[in-house]
Amino acid sequence: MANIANHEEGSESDLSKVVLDTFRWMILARTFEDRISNIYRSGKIFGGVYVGKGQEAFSASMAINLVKGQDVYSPLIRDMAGRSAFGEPLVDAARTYMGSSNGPTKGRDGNVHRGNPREGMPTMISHLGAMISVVSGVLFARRIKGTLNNSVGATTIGDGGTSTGAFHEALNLAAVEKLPLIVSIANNQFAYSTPTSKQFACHDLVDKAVGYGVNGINVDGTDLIDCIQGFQSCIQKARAGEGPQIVVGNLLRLSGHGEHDDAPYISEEIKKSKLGIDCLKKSEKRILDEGWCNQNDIDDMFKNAVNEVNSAIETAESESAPDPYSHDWNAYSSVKFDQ
Ligand SMILES: Cc1ncc(C[n+]2csc(CCOP(=O)(O)OP(=O)(O)O)c2C)c(N)n1
Repeated sequence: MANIANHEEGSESDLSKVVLDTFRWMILARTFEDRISNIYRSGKIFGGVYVGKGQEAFSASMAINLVKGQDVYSPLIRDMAGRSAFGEPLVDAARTYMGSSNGPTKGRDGNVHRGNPREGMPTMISHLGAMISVVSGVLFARRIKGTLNNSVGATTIGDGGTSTGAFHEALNLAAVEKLPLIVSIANNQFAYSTPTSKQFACHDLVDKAVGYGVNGINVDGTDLIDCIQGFQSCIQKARAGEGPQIVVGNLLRLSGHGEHDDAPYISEEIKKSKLGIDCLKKSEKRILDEGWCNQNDIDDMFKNAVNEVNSAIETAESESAPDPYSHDWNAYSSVKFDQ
C-alpha cells in the first residue's frame, strides 16, 4: 500500500482530491467502454472495439498530472480513462464509435484513431511506437521555436510495442536530446496473445530505461495511489529538465485484445494473481477505507457516469454518417498542428 504520509506534492487533502478526481474518470471510462462493448456485440459498430479494462488507474493517473493547454498527451488504444482525464469530450468518443459525421474523424474511422491536435492531443497512429516520435517531434519543434517553456509530452505504449524499432529510435533520440518526454509502458502481460516471456529477454521492462540512459520506475498498475505518485514524480523530473522518463505499470488486461477476442490464452492463475486485481474495485475500497468519501458518494459517481454515457451515445446515435456523394474527403488536410 502506498504511504500517503510520504506524498511528495503536498498534504493528504491534496492527495484525496486528486484520487477522487482520477477515480471519477476511471468510472466514466469503464461505464462508457462497457456500453460500447455491448453495442459492438449488437452489431451496431463497424470496426473493432479495444478497451482499457483493468488499465484505467494507470491511464488516468498520467493524464490527470498533465496541464491541459500546455502539455502534449498522446493516448493509445487502452487510454479511454486518460483521454477523459485530459479533457476529451465523451461525445467525441461516442461519435467516433457510432460513425457520426460530427465526430473528430468525421465518421471515417470507427474506433480509436481520434485526437485533437489543437488541444495538445495528437491523433493516434496505430503503428506501435509511432507516437513516441510524434510527441518528441512536437517537443523538439517547441524547443526550436522557443515555446517549450515548462511543457512536457506524454505518451503510452504496451509491453509488445517496446519491441519495435520505432520505440528504440524515438526513445534513443529523445534521450540524446534530453526532451521532457514521459513514456508510460502499460505492461499488461500480453501483446495480443504473445506473453511477455516471448516478447523481451530483459528481467524487467524498466531495465530498458538504463540502456537508453533515462530514468525509469515501476508502479503497481492496479494501485491508483502508486500510479498517481509515480507519474507525479516523473512528470516533475521531466519538467525540471531531467530528460525522458519511463513509467512501467504492471497489471493485466481484463479483456481480450479487442472485443472480438475472448482471450483463452490468459490463464486462470494469472487472472487470480495480484496482477489481475481490478483497479476500479481496489480504488473504491481504498477510498472508503481512508474515509475520503462514503458509499453514497460513490454510488452517485456511477449514476452520473451512466447519465453522461447515455447522453453522449444518444447524441451520436441521432447524427448521420458521412454522405459519400457530398462529403469533402480532403477536409483533414486543412488541419494544422499549430503549436
Ligand atoms: C508496428 C506494428 N506492428 C504490429 C501491429 C499490430 N498490433 C496491433 S496491437 C498489437 C499488440 C500490441 O501489444 P502491446 O504493445 O503489448 O499492447 P496491448 O495491446 O497489450 O495494450 C499488434 C501486434 C501494429 N499496430 N503496429
